[in-house]
Amino acid sequence: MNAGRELMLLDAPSNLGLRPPADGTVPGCYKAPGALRDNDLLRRLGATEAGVLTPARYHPAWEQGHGVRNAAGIAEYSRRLAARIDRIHGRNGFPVVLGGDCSIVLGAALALRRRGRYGLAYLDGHDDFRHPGIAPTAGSAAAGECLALATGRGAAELTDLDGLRPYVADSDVVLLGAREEESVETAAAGIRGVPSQRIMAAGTAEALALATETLTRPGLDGFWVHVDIDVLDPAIVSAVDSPDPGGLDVDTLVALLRGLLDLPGAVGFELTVFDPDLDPDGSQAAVVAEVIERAFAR
Ligand SMILES: [Mn+2]
Repeated sequence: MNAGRELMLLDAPSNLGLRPPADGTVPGCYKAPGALRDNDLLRRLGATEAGVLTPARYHPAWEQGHGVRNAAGIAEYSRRLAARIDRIHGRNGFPVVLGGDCSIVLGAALALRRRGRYGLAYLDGHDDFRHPGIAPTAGSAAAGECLALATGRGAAELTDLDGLRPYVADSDVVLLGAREEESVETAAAGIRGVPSQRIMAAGTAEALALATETLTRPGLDGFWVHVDIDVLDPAIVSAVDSPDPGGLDVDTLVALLRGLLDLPGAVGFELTVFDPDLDPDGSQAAVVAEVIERAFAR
């Protein structure tokens, strides 16, 4: 992250990429920016206010074979989010984007693809790589598909916005903290990463070395940092759509993020999937706010 770059806090409360958590309900991750701001995140980051990008209505209905759930809303949101991120970059700011679900990465990836060739540090408990080539239920929830979508796999209405497929090349992605069993298909596709179990057993050095090699090599104009908070172990944060054991602890995630944000070329950060509906006493929101504050504190 370029020293002196102004952090700009932007809320992206889109839940359009998840399936309904129960009949008659909508995914609660749209409340995450509010819960984090209630922990005084704007002030703790020393960030400038960049506002809120409000999504379209959530439509729960989906049928296999009928495209991606909420595809039109996600496509429209991605274009508007790309424009907002681009405006922050135009002011030489560093966007800190509070999701929302993982599908917001499409807006960031589109913004960067319009500018040049950018990489993606994808920190997530899952590889979010479901796509029609390998999964018959692809389309049910774009949040579980968005690394596939960002790298050009899946429905053209999301993979080919502005005719720019793919937004990110496979070679320019590093997947960090996905559970071992969750990174088989990305590895088979040639997307490199280090799984959570190996990071917890051996430390962050291998992950940061791979990130440095992948994201700072000549030819890349920079990279984006995506964090699905389910990269943490559910013993620490369980208020997520798909908690899976074997995740990172807080100090390890903070060390990874600090290492990534110190690399030359980091141009933005997003936090996704935290669901305040599953955190009634607010204790987990406090942990997430602490992670973000420590990641950026210098
Ligand atoms: Mn995810």
